Amino acid sequence: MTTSDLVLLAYIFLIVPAMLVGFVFARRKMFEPYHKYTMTAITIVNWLLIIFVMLVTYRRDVIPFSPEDLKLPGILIPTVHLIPGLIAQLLATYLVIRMWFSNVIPERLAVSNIKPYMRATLALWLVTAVLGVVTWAVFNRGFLSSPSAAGNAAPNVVRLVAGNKFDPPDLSIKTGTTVQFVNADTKPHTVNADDGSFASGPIKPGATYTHTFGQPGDIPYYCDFHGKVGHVGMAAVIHVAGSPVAVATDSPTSTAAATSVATSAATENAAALKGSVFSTAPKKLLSRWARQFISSIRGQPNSRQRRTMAVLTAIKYPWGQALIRHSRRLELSLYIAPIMVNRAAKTCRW
Ligand SMILES: [Cu+2]
Repeated sequence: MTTSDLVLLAYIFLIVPAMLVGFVFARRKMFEPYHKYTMTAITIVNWLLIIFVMLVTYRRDVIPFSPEDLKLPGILIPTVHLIPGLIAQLLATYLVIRMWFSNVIPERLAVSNIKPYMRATLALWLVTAVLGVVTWAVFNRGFLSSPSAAGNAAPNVVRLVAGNKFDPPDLSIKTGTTVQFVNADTKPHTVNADDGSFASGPIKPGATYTHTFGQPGDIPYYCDFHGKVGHVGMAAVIHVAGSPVAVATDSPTSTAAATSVATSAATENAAALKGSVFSTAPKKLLSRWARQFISSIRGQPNSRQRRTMAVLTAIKYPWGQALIRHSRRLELSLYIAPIMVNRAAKTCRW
């Protein structure tokens, strides 16, 4: 039972039913305290799960590959889940704040008829819940992964599968054997030896990386995105038996797809630079905004921030540079704001 399994069960058996109960309370005009407390609890629990579970996974598994690999199910589905989810959650947060601070909110910020907003929140929450189940299935059950790669169980083949696992986790071969690592998942993975003797770079779904093992011994390896040296997370081992065999200089053969990912994603900066410095054709404004937004939560300055930095450096304006650097930390505070509001509400006994 992984964390994501627990989150799924919590939504199916607790949170979504609570949303429906909250809706019934509202229909029966049982606002104070039933509807108010139900909705507040759901909204807070949602924020906690979003910040500490979903955002963590999204940052690790999706953001490094978007928007370049947006067509992969493992990148697309969670992004599609995020959009209604974030809108619903912001709406819900507004409604909750309104319920607790109805006397304090200035007239112009309070919408007169609140019913459509309440209904929209519930509808978006339910849509998000369904997309959440799909996201869980894609991430943990190999849903929407390419069937050809998924059904392959040939000898000397290690499959990179959903749930961030190597299958089999433990493979025994003879020296001189070439092992094929096939990505049968919906998102990119890597194959890196613990001792650094080989590193595949990102392997896209459906792509293959091969490595020939010349020296006997146990070769532990891991995925650079989901594991670590020392059999942590997404990691496995290959047992190589026999006498040493001369192997051609380690020039890992990979499919065209894998090579192109390796070059495009090898340096994270490349993606950010591509959008600004090296762009020749004018790109659609929306996609540029998306890129800038993504690079800003990635923790790298976007092109606008980089240009400003260059100007500030040129005119020797150090505190201006510091301001730009901290502006990305300010963006982070957007995630923390709802927690602070809740704490304030509790302290002041509203
Ligand atoms: Cu991985």
